[in-house]
Amino acid sequence: NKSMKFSHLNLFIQDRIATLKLNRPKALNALNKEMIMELHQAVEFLDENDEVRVVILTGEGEKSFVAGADITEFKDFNKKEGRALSATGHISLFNRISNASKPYIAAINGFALGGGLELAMACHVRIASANAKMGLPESSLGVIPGYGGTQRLIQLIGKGRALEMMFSAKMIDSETAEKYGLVNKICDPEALIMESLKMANSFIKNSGDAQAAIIRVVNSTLEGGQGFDSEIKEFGERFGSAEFAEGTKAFIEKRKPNF
Ligand code: DAK
Repeated sequence: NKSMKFSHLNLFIQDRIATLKLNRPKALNALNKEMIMELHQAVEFLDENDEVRVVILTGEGEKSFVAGADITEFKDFNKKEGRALSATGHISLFNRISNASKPYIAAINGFALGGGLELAMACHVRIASANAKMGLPESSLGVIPGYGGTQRLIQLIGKGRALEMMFSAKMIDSETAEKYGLVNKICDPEALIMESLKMANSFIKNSGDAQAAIIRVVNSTLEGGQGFDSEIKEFGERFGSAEFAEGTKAFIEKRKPNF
């Protein structure tokens, strides 16, 4: 067993599973700069630690995972600061988790709003307690999601539902989130950590090297906005291929293609 303490974060490692718990319950675990920095440090540490195979990310208490970015902190930003902070957040934390060398399970123990839902979506899979509420309310504050939320939400639940959530700024409950595919599973609040450990143990049975490679490959098309460019390039490539020539020839000759 090993545990490490940060000022707004607890890290506990047991049986190759690390549990990272956000601990600023008075502000419903709203993400401030210090927490983002501490999370970055913890993620770097966990990535290098070969003893750890899976990470569970959760919030202290039964009320909130993370109720968003700390509104008191970002309300006075100017355009330059906003852009710089978004880029730093993407690189130092959100993409860092999503490109980690081991699976991250978000155990959503209550509100996951704005930056909090973005944090949960940066993890590889999500389990929510039945009382959890999720949303991207940024447009109600006159901003947009700035930590990858616009991209990760459409990947997880599709464009139509994602746009409705972002336009309405409304929260959805955990049942709706499960129906949408935003969370993999829901459970009673008191079973959340146990269910997360169960899932973590089901991952540990399999190759960690293979899982690291799976993360790299899955992310290679999902991240960096390369999807459309890649589609155009790959579409073009088909035109020089023998199979494309055969497929179109067969259609014109009214026969089955011979691939
Ligand atoms: N920031 C700061 N404090 C927060 C907070 C937040 N996001 N959420 C809650 N708190 C604080 C409350 O102010 C309150 O503090 P005290 O008044 O006790 O000092 C305490 O937590 C308890 O909250 P409530 O009293 O409001 O609790 P309720 O049960 O009544 O309501 C609630 C729970 C979750 C519905 C409510 O607290 C709420 O609406 N919270 C705000 C949710 C929200 O809009 N979150 C922000 C989403 S926008 C950026 C990148 C990304 C973003 C921003 C910038 N850059 C790159 C610059 C992301 C933006 C967002 O996350």
